[in-house]
Amino acid sequence: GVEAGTTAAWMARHRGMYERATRHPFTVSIRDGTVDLSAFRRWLGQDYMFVKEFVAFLASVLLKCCRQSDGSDMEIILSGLASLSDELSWFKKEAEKWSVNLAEVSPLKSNTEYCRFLQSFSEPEISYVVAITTFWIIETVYQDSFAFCTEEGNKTPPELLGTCQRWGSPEFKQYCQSLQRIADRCLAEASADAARSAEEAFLRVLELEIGFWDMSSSRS
Ligand code: HMH
Repeated sequence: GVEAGTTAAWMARHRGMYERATRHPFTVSIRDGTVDLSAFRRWLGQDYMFVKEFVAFLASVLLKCCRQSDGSDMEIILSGLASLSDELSWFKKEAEKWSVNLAEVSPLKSNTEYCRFLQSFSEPEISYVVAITTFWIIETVYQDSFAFCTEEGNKTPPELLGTCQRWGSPEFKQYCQSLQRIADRCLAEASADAARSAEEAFLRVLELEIGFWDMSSSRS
């Protein structure tokens, strides 16, 4: 149908938080062309570490999907997991371009905190609906943040456009919308308790994403 789902209602209800995550000074500075390149390099190294943890997270989402009644969402989750292989190669190539030595990167506090959150999903007690909703919002924050850097009027430095297009492309947006439809379908069938847990996870992701951008852009 065309009715707005639960996730759209959350985005409206928590619009302030959502905008702090998706219009953060760091990504806005990319769009403005004023980005500090040492901050970009810091983000690159930290996000590489994050994505490696994200692989394990996605594996746990996939497992919950398969263990669930019909496992009908398996293909979209599996395609997301498979595309992370290419993403890790992209990070390595990009790190070389920016002379970031990935072997020497150690996780900063906000990254460690975020990775610990991701790791908690390996617990079987965490339900599929909470996991799929978390997966959707994690991807959506990047999609929305980087699409803004490629939209009309951007002054994004040409050497950063590839990064922005990785998450800002129409294809990635469609992928996020597929995840959103899955999350909304699961939420429509979920208990009030499960839906409340999913909303808490949604807010926690926004908080962690803001912390991740703060960490990337801070000069310390
Ligand atoms: C911190 N959030 C963070 N890194 C990412 N690569 C994504 C979301 C999207 O996959």
